Amino acid sequence: MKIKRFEAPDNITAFALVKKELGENAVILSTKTIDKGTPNARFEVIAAMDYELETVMAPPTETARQKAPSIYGDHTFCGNIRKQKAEQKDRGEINFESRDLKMRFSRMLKEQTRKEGIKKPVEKNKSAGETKTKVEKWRDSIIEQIHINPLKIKKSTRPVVLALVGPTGVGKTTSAAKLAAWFSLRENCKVTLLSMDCYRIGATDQLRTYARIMRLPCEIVLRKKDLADAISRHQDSDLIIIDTAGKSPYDSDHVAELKDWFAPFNFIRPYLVLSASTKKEDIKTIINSYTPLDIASLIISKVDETRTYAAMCQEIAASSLPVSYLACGQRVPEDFLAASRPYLHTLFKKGWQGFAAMLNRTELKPADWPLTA
Ligand SMILES: Nc1nc2c(ncn2[C@@H]2O[C@H](COP(=O)(O)OP(=O)(O)O)[C@@H](O)[C@H]2O)c(=O)[nH]1
Ligand SMILES: [Mg+2]
Repeated sequence: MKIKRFEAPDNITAFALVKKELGENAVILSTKTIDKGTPNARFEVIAAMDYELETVMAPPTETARQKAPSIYGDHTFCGNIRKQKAEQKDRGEINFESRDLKMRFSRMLKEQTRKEGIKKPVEKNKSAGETKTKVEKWRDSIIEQIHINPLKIKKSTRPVVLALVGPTGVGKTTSAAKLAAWFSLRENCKVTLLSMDCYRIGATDQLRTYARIMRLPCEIVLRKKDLADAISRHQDSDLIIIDTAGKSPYDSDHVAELKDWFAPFNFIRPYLVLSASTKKEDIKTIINSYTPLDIASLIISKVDETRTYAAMCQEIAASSLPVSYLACGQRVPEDFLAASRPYLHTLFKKGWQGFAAMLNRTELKPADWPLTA
């Protein structure tokens, strides 16, 4: 079989050239864009007919001519045929044995080159639009299934007691500090911090430092009895936040131990901190492994550390657990948001860039956050 190679600034022109040169029965073997994204970008079509290989190029654009004078000489409309043929063969670019491929491209050629065929891209767009609508509907239904439940504190006689639980390094301590700032500085609540994280050297220092900056009470809880004492000592608080040690979600002893610690206090609300960058399967595992604690709500941390949110949204929706907060950076207290459906929807639909743009439009950061000192 003999083949011909066509180059043009765009696909419509390239297919028109094919049709003009070879007629409607030509078989398109391959198409590709050469130098994509550059001013020299060209559309290449290789079509099969009973001809010797030669390159047929449409007149170049002005920019392409300036950029590549050696390619676009005055008499190079047909190029150096033999050289290109040899090069293409060397690169193994021409593979035209597949009958199926030939038939498919032949059909494509006919569609592309008939005059009214210009409608084709419109039809293509229309079906892309339909698919998009379906995808959008699917996204909407996922987001609709997610319960949103930021914490509301009614200053009453008894404090609300939260315990932040979750795997190591997901941002429990950072989120505890952000939550403490949120309620003490924004909502004017009386907040106490308790740390149960005695596994890591310096873990309690981290929370203590935040507490010191915010001038909040902070106690270290080493034994079950300490927890009971600390809670009863701070009954005048509106909110007590317990920071816990993280362990692997596969460590069932850890969850059992936490359950045992919290058992006497049915008012403790365990908030599971989940990193948004966790893999889909791991999100499932983590949620399942913390289920014995009767998780009250989720804090999604590290929203800034990923650019894909579909798995997270799907798994959260499937879990039926409400989402209370989104943490989207390391800065305490700024990078913390009360969860909302529009936030999740934007993350899911428009990704991080859309979300960041949304945040820039929203007045989320009070100018007087005092923790940066
Ligand atoms: N990028 C980013 N980093 C975070 C976020 N939350 C916490 N971190 C960082 O993650 C690391 C572990 O956080 P930490 O609160 O100690 O995790 P813990 O082990 O669960 O208590 C620290 O370097 C934090 O600054 C977040 O929302 N985004
Ligand atoms: Mg910690």
